[in-house]
Amino acid sequence: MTDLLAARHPVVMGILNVTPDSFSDGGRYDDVDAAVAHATQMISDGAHLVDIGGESTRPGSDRIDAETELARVRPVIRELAAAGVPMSIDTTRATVAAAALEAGVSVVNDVSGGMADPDMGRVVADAGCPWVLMHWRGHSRGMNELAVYADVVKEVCAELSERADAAIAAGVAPDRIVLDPGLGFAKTAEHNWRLSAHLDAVIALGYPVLFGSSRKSYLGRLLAGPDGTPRPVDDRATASVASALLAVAAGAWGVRVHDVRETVDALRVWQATEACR
Ligand code: PMM
Repeated sequence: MTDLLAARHPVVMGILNVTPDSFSDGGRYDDVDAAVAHATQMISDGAHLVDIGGESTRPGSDRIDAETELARVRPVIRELAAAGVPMSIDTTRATVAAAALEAGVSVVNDVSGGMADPDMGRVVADAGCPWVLMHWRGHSRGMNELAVYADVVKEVCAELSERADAAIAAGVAPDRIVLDPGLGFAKTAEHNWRLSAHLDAVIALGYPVLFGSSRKSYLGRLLAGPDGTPRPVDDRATASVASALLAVAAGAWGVRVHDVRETVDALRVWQATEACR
């Protein structure tokens, strides 16, 4: 990941939720063999790393305890580490992050941007690993009520900047920090679109930016049928790829995606075009 942070190419993070209830792939990879096979497939499809999560962050979901979270992810991490697969751990808990780092992940992806657990900064600083700080205002159960902004772009940038400063104050090197606007987390569809349109403001904060719109519900709503029914999660790949491509073209460092092969194809078209500028 040291190389990935300096990468000139867009970084593709493949999503692996080892949960029974995540909104898109929940229940599909809660068996170790299925999870390992899917991660391996994502790497051969061109993902640079696999993001492993053991706790669903879907709006309204209840928390699970740290032991359950770790019991879901650790066997998968161990097997993938043995196979040399680069991984991040998607967790807000310092104990889970520490155990995952010990088991072989090399990046911490914290959707709370360090806010959920005061010990996370120390764990990341001690490990010297990259830390993805996502914009967040509260746990999933109550986050929809927190989607109140006068100017979403300005406020998300200011809050992300505070999170980066707090990480540095905790001893994390500035060049280990990645920021993420956190689409869908305490955000309405309108907020997600505004952040997508003004991603340059997040990028201007001076850190690599990760963008995660893959299969999210605002895309399903955009593609709703005539009766207003949102497009099902499994049929949002094209919209997700378009969104990822726009983010990369705007200067995002990386994208967090379910549909790795399709995204990598689109990014290769973009790269081939860019190479001729
Ligand atoms: N979204 C989800 C989970 N983890 N991490 C980052 N850095 N950025 C995101 O946008 C993000 C995340 C929720 O989506 P999922 O259920 O498909 O994992």
